Amino acid sequence: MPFDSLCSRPRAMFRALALSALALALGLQLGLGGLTPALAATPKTAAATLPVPIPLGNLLPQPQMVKAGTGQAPFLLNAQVPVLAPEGLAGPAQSLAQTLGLRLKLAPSSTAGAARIRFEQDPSVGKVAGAYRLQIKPDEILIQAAENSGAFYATQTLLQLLPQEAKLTAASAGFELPAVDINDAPRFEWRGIMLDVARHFHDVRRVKRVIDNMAFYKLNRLHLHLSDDQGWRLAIKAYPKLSTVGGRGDHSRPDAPAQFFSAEDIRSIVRYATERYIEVIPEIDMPGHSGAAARAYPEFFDGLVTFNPAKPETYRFIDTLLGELVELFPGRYIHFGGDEVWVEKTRWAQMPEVLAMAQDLTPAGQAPQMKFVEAEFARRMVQLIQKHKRVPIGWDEVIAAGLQDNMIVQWWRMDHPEMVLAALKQGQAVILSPSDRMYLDYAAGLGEPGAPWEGNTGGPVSVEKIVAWEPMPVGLSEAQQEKVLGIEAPLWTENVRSESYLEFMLYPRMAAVAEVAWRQQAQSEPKAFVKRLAPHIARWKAQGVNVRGNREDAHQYRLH
Ligand code: TNX
Repeated sequence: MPFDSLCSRPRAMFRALALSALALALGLQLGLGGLTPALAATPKTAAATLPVPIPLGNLLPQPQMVKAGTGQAPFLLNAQVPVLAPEGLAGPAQSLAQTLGLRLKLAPSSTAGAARIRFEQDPSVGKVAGAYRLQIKPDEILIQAAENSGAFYATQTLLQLLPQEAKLTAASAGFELPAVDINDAPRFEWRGIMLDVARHFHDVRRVKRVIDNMAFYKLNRLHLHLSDDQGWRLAIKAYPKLSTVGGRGDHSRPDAPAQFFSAEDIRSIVRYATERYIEVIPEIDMPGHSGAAARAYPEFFDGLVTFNPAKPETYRFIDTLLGELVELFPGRYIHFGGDEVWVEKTRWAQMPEVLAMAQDLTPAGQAPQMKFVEAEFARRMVQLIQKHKRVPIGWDEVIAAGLQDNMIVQWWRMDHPEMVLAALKQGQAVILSPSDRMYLDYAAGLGEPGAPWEGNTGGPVSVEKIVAWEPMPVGLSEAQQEKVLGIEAPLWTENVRSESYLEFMLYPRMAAVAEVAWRQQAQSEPKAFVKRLAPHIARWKAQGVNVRGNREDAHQYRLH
């Protein structure tokens, strides 16, 4: 039973109202990191509904360099301020103008005039994708970046400094923004969140809310776990039963009506994510964890939940499926799973054709071993995905099974740290998702609800534990370090059914994940980080999000 079926009625709205005032006060007091409240954006006239801007000292992820313009007058942002941008940065400029309700002037012939927000394309701003410079001066907000994603991140920093929903109207007095010079760039190119929509389905609206939050914290990879034993969540034209039959049921209700994304849903998610510089990575988990597909098309399976790896039709089925997948997901990557095949729990050893395959693949003189079959299946997935011109990603078990191929390895088994080195030695790039630091299905605090899984031995995955992590494994050469693409935090949803519980598990830990992915090599002091989080939590609460503020918030999951 998911934990969220145990909770008392959501009280998010009530709490949001009661706490937003208090939270703002707290945010201003606790979260300043040494700066004075004057350095937060302040409304010209105090509104009745309290805004929750983030003070300069509390920006998350923390920018590389923040130089407050002490003594300089603030910038007054009101509805008269235009957004000026070159064509090359039209995307982020337009979305900022839209969010704030400002006029956009593309490719203006002159940049002179009254106060303005100005975008400038500048190849010298950082060598890394996502780098930007944001200067707030008395008469201008200047955003410089070499490319769109950097300009976009500058706008997200700016939005953090503003009250939420700071849509300006001609009538509103506007907001004062503190003078500052921010130079910033990410450490890792892969800053990811994984959402499991298979165990419990989470619809387009929920996924878009997650994307909004990812963008706000400069995360840029959304990995969707689209299939598992409990459900198949994607309509496939060539194999309609995958969604109509495989989409039925979920982890709590095996008889639930089919729930899945249509092609239009996926297009809408991908478009939404792309506008926010987030790449969506689809995962079809194979050959294990495939019970839902097995219910729909048993002819390609072992009678249980694992593909029949010895049948040529199996590969034709997957090839066709991949053909549709690449139509739906224009991104560079396809994740084929490969985790927890547990060959001894499959029927492979009882299937003569699989036994023969194992015999063929096992070095002469040894008894046939199924791990060679597992590796061969993974190798064929890599080949098929490459044929479809995508980069394959698999969980680290595929390396353990002996795969030697060109792919990205996602490491999760914290008790097998040697897998990272093994992958790098074979020349593969890696994404780090060790379960004791990155698994958001685990409890956030002692005694709180969370997945009781095997790997969860090191205590709760708290905000403190996440930010105390230096992800780069020790002892790597510089070339190997280059192949560590970044980090990704999975939210598995066996226990996560409702949106309020989804929010409770994601927030504020998502901000801690972003901090580790963005900050330069170092650990963050956990207590200081928790202080810096305070206004962010206040902001989430003011938005009615069921963020975990502290231990007390877990009480809603107690049985009454
Ligand atoms: C292991 S991590 C799994 C998932 C579970 C998760 C629960 C991974 C690749 N496989 O199927 O949901 O543990 O923590």
